[in-house]
Amino acid sequence: MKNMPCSTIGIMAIFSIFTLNTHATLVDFSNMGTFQTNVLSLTHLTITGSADLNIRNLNGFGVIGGYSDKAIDSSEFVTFNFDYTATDIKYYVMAAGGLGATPGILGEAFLEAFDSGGAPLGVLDISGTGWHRVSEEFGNVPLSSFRVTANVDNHSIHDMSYNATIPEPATALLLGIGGLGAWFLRRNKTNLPKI
Ligand SMILES: [Ca+2]
Repeated sequence: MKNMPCSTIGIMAIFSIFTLNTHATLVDFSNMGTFQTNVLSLTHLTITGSADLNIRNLNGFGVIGGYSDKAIDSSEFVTFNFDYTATDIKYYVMAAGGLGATPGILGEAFLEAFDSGGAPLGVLDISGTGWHRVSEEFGNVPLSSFRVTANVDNHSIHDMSYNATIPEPATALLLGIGGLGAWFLRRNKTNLPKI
């Protein structure tokens, strides 16, 4: 360590002071107002769709186009990307079924999930209103993202919850790092060649 450059020691210190914390988050899409957007940025989560998202006060959200601008339907999809990973993910469907030519036969939607490294964990048929427990369906491993693709019918998402995993600095150690920085500054000053 004696001959190691200060920058290397600094990087080691930065890695050592981060701890993984979870942030329990509830999102109610029905009280955000009414607007359309191609990207919805939430707490440690970004949502995009096959077309613009249609956020509707009191009703949740759908995707513009297909049978209805109010729903995820036809072959529309919505992708939920977490900044890091998340656990205990679930979302609530208030209205489902009945828009397409084959209502309910194969389920209203397909659910895909991706692990912390982005590897696909499989595809499930899902249908019906109520809570869809994404994490439980995929073995409760941390997920980096998941996608809901409509299978013709209406699959309207009203709200969701998740525990986002966030690397955060440990404050007690930060104070120690501050002290370490001051020590390096003093040390380098002392070692400067005298002119
Ligand atoms: Ca639609």
